[in-house]
Order: sequence, then structure tokens, then C-alpha cells
Amino acid sequence: MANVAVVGAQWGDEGKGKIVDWLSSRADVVVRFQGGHNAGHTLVIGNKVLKLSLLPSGIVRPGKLGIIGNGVVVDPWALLAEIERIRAQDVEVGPENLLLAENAALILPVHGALDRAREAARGEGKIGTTGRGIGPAYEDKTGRRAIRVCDLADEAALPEKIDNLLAHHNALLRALGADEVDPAELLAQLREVAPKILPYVGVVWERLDALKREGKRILFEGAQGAMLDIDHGTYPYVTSSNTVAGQAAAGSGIGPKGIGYVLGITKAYTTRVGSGPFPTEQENEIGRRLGERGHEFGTVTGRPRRCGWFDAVMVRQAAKTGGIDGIALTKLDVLDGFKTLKICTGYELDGQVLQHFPAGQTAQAQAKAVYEEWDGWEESTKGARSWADLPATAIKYIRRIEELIEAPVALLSTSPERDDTILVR
Ligand code: 2SA
Ligand code: MG
Repeated sequence: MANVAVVGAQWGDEGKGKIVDWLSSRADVVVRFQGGHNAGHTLVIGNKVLKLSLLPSGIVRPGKLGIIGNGVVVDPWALLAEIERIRAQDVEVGPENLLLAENAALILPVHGALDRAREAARGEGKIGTTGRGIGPAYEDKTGRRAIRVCDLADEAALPEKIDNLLAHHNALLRALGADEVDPAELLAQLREVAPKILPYVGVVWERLDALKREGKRILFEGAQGAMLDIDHGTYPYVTSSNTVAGQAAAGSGIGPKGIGYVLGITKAYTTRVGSGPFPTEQENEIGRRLGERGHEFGTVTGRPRRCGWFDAVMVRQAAKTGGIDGIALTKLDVLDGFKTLKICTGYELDGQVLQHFPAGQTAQAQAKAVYEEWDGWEESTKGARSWADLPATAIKYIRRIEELIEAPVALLSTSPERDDTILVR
């Protein structure tokens, strides 16, 4: 089996956690390569519900190595709290099964505060971030003033790094009329947390190189989704990292040829949390029904997700920009019982029908979804165990999606349970 990268093909929450968990039973290593604890993956294992944010999903399986790559922004306190939380659910986590890249950038308390203050200042125009400090941490990283994981071990350089960082932030905080950060206090906080984090830290690219040579199977676990990508997404309503599969290489140090297959995950309909354009959104009975049947609430923040019809134009774009080889289609059963189903096949803008989502904010807000209508099905598809179990109209719906997005549906997940029913083509 080639190394697989699993990425979201919509706006996140496509059900990546379950697919990654299922694939991780066939892999030796699971690697996170972007995002941070803004991600939320729910795993259902027997009667246990595990909610992961920063830890790679594979960690819940004994004998697997979880890696947090350099492309991730790491809040050390959130990491420790999550480790404690899942240990309490009888999952073992230690340096033998968790490796953290020494060159990953840290999320500090000032980043969370800044994230939330900015959102409040934006008011109606807010991005709808998770408030976890993701954006400000990536800004410091690209601004070359971040404190990185390796700095926790560097007593000599740390005070100067902190001064350099705070020269930037305290000027900003002063302008906002907010409290400044005391360098001595931040230094003390980092010194306190360092010995708890450092046992997990290592050279990820080197370890991956060795694992590759040993023929180990490596799985790359994306967070968020293609339409939240900083370059390819609905900017500025995006997250601050590249979420496309290309980032799996840069965010871990494995090189592009280390990834053999890109699996995109998409729901059979569409959801989004946070603000921003959403051409197929249904702010009506249909949207409410999708949300209720699909239990559409954010894993991290508990926010209700916006719901709408399947957008084939958006997923096709995600497939092309992300190099997606095949799709895992999830939550088909949420559509059970709808009389008719709609699929978006283009956007109408200024009298033209576009086959791509425009980049400009005004064009994005004005683009109107053009739909095809398909017959629904009465039968339950929940837990279906073979393609033959699916109603003919459901198979037609899936085939049409494949045609429109120009990628095959390689997997179909028909229930959230780990051992339940993933149909492989
Ligand atoms: P941020 O916090 O800077 O990354 O937010 C920027 C935008 O990215 C969206 N975003 C997400 N969208 C869906 N799921 C995400 N993770 C959690 C989950 C979300 C939750 O998996 O359930 O619990 O609310 C996620 N993380 C970031 C965010 O909504 C902004 O639109
Ligand atoms: Mg999620």
C-alpha cells in the first residue's frame, strides 16, 4: 500500500477522523502536517467517543506511532491537556508513540487573546475562527519571530527570542489599549512547560526517512478542508494554513514522492462552520433537517454548522487543486427520506455559468448556485454493507457526483461506527 494522505474536500468536518482511523489500522504511522488544535476529530470506538484536536487519530490504536509535523502550530498546554484527557479514557500516550517536530512553531497565550480580540473588533465581518490563536501563530511563523518547539530546550536563546516576539506584540497590544505581555512571565511559563513537552520532541524528517526505508506505511492526516486552504479556499474566510495534500510533504519533511495516494473526504451534502460564502446553503427546513439528521455541531467549539446541498463545482475544484486520486463519500444516510436532492453544477454570475468558484469576495458573494435535481430514496442506507444494499436512486446520485467532480468514489462510509461499513470499490 502506498502512503496515503487524507484531506478534506469541503470546509472541514467531512468525517476525516473515521476514515483516518479505519486506514490507520493498515498503517504504522499517522502524521499531522498543518493546522493545530482548531481541528476536531470524533472517533467512535465501541461505546467510547473520543474527541481529538491536536493528536493524530492513529494514537488511539496500540502500536501505532503518531507524529505532529513541522507544519502544525502547537499549543503546548493544549497538547498536554489533550494527552491527559485521552489517557483518562484508557488510551496510552507517551514518547514511544508520539513524536513532535522540533521545528514546529508554538501557539502562545498571546495568540489566542489576539485571535479573539480581532474577531470581536471585526464584529459582523468576523471570520468565525475557533479562537485558538491559529492565525496569529502562523503570522509569527512567517514573520520569522515565532518561538518554536526546539527553543524550549534553548535556555541561551529563549529570553532574546521572547524579547523579539514581544517587541512586535506589545506594540500592537498597546495600540489596542490591551494589557502588555510581561517577558519574564512568558519565560517562566515556557520554562515550566518545557520539561513536559521535550520528551516527545525529535527530528521528524529523519525519523520519516528511516521509517520509509523500513517499508513502514505512513498515513498523513489533514485537518479542516480544501475550501479553508489559505491559497485555494474562500479567502479571507479560511484558516491560516495550506490544507491541500501538497502540504503533507512540506509540513512533515517527507518530500512529495513520499505520498502515493491522495484520498479526499466529502460529505454527500455540504456543511460549513464560521462565516464566508456558501452558495448551496439552505437557511430553511432543508438545512435544518440536514443539520439535525447529520448532528452538525463543531467538535471543538460546539457551534452549529451551516448546511446545504452537495456542491460538485467546489469539490471538483478541491480535487484538482489538491491532486485528489479518489473520494471517500460520508454521511449518505443523512439524505435518506428526501423526496428530491439537488446537486450544484455551476455558478451563475453576470449572465454566465462558471465552472469554478471565483476568487474575488464580491463575485463569491454574488455567485448563484445552478442545480440539477435528482430523485431521492425512501429506504435507510445507514449501515449498508454492500453496494447491492443501496437503493438504485442512491447509486445514481453517487455516480453523478463522480462524473461531475471527475474523481472516483473509492470509499463509502455509511455510519459513524469504526467497524461499521465502509464499502470499498
Ligand atoms: P481558525 O480558527 O483560524 O482556523 O478559523 C478559520 C476558519 O477555519 C474554520 N475552521 C474549521 N472549520 C471546520 N472544522 C474545524 N474544526 C472544528 C471541528 C471546528 C469546531 O472539526 O469541528 O469545533 O468548531 C475548523 N477549524 C477551523 C473556522 O470555522 C473559520 O471559518
Ligand atoms: Mg472536524
